[in-house]
Amino acid sequence: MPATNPTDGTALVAGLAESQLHELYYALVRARAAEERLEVLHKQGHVGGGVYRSLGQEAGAVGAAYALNRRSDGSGDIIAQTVRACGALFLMGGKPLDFFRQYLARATGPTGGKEANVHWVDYRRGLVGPVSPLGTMVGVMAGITLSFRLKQEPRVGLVFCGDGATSTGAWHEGLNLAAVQRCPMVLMLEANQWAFSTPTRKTTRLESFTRKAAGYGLHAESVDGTDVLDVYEGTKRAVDRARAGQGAGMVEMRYYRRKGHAQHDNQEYVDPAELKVWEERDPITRFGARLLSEGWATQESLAALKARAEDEVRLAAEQAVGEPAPEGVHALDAVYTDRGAKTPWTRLEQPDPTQA
Ligand SMILES: Cc1ncc(C[n+]2csc(CCOP(=O)(O)OP(=O)(O)O)c2C)c(N)n1
Ligand SMILES: [Mg+2]
Repeated sequence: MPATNPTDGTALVAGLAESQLHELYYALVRARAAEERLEVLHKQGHVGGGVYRSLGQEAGAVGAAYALNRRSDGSGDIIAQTVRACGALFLMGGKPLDFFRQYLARATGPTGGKEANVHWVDYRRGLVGPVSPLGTMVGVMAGITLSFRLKQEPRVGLVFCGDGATSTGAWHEGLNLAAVQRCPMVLMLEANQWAFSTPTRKTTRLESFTRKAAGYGLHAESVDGTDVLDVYEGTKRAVDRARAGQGAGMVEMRYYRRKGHAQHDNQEYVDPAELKVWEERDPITRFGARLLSEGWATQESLAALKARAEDEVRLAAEQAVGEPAPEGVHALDAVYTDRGAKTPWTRLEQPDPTQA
């Protein structure tokens, strides 16, 4: 699409106006800033669990979520995020403050300090959340989106999952169900070339995961996961198809996990030359350079967006650090659906600490 006047809100590229391109840049920088701050908090001893980075994958999460109808009243599209999709989580309306509260296991967080990182749910904002067993969310999302189709709700669900997850039985069962039932579901495949320390070449003989999708008769395409506009456009095509009743799809986002599996993993098994190649394709640097070269942004406007994103993240992190850890007495709150039910301590005929 040819460039048009940047000031009047008309589309410049991929159907997006200048303000939207800036929004994408902001979202990319915010995701990276949040994870960088998290790494610092981890080193300072504030984070009890693991810290999982999406360095080099930010354009995937951001470009994908940007293609959705995002609402905060429970009527919009939905995602099942992974730990490497915080950029999508924030775009859907998940707050950086809640993200830090989760990682820091604060009483004030979405799970009250019971679960770590991105394991949280906010149905009104379309966040279905992940579960840890790899591949399992594909079937769950197939089920949810099947309900959209049956109720004739024009809603679409994105389920993110890693390339390693494609080797689980649950992944195949879920995908086949989505294909056969023509669910309005799009699988966002995070093809980052690693599963822990296992390279992709040891988990599949295929050169593209789109061929796994083709095996179930699904529409699938590959996008450059380091190019936020390519991800956005590919996702939009799949989402539009799904919404129009043409069935489930897959978008394979090709990029590279530039950090270890989590903070504890120093990547000693990774060839530094390979890392260097992918550093040169950094999604934020690339998109920033494109915005400048096309005249869609200036050095000053990019610097201002970056400063604003970093401020948002810094304030959220500072607030979360200052908030309290949960009291032990609340350990079983919301574990059972009936909050008025007797606690297991009672069942075991031991003293109920909440009644002490
Ligand atoms: C069914 C199952 N098997 C093993 C694990 C342990 N596990 C957690 S993350 C992970 C690697 C995931 O790799 P991938 O799906 O490629 O995602 P990435 O970490 O690269 O984003 C494994 C094996 C698990 N959570 N679930
Ligand atoms: Mg992987």
